[in-house]
Amino acid sequence: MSVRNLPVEELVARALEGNRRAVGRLLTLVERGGTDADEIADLAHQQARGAHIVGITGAPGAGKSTLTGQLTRLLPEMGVAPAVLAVDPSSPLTGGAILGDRIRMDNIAGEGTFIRSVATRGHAGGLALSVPGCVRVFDAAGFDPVIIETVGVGQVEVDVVAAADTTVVVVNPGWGDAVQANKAGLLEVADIFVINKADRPGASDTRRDLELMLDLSHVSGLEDDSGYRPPILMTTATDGEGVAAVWDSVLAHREHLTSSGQLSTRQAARLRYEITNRVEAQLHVEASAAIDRADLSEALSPIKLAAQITDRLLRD
Ligand SMILES: Nc1nc2c(ncn2[C@@H]2O[C@H](COP(=O)(O)OP(=O)(O)OP(=O)(O)O)[C@@H](O)[C@H]2O)c(=O)[nH]1
Ligand SMILES: [Mg+2]
Repeated sequence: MSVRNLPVEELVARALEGNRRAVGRLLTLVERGGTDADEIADLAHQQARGAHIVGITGAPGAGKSTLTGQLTRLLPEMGVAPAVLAVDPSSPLTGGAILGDRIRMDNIAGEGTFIRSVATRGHAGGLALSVPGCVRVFDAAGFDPVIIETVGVGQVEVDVVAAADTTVVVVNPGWGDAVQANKAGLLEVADIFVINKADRPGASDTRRDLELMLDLSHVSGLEDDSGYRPPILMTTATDGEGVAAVWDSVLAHREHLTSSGQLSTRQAARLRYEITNRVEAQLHVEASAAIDRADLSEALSPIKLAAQITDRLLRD
């Protein structure tokens, strides 16, 4: 039977029972946004099971999807059922080139996993709202871990993975790749580094660069108070080499979060991020409507007029 016309409560009920079509439909509605999306996110929140959220990020073409695809093969063999949310970098600048070389993860995913791409379509706000909503749906439906893949360019993309419980940063061998990652703000969000394409020359140079930068961050006091130092792993994702060790490191990081009490700190930060994005999105809508209603030809300066509109908006 089609799930298309089912009310959201019924869809959520079915998703909780493991109905994949219901999960797919819920994700579509969440991605679309609006009141259905909010209601779904809210219902899913009430059924939260606390899946571990893993963010995977890195430069375009670093091998994030290949690595993620390997994880979705490996994990079901261990009795783990992952879901993947691949955030599509549809920037008109880079989209074409990236998509041209893009691995279709659906082709390599193992059974029992759920893989979904979400398009950003240039709506930064939409991404910041839809990703947490989709993660909630996966979590309520019993998938654990929930893996989010985003390309590590753009503040929203980086913020989205930084809000994960464990953030994996993928870099490649070659001179300066670690430096690029540093520039993109990826070093400070990394809980685990993966040097993928270790079959290519320069992997040990990249490792040395990363170690050096981690040493420096220690000197400057950026290192985690609890003394956690992100491990640096090597993988050749195309043949699965080193991928099991990545998962071991995720588990070790989770253990660290739990024993140090940082898991709840991260969860609180993630909620704050979600709430902030929701409030901002709501205010943005209200503000646009208020500006549309205002008489912009009033003989006030733009500064005074803006202040007046804001005052009225906050009073109502
Ligand atoms: N030699 C080599 N090539 C790899 C490895 N991992 C991935 N690739 C290749 O690198 C290219 C990009 O891989 P993807 O997994 O699509 O990279 P991505 O980071 O997901 O790319 P975007 O999502 O587009 O940013 C593909 O042609 C892969 O086959 C590796 O370990 N070694
Ligand atoms: Mg990819």
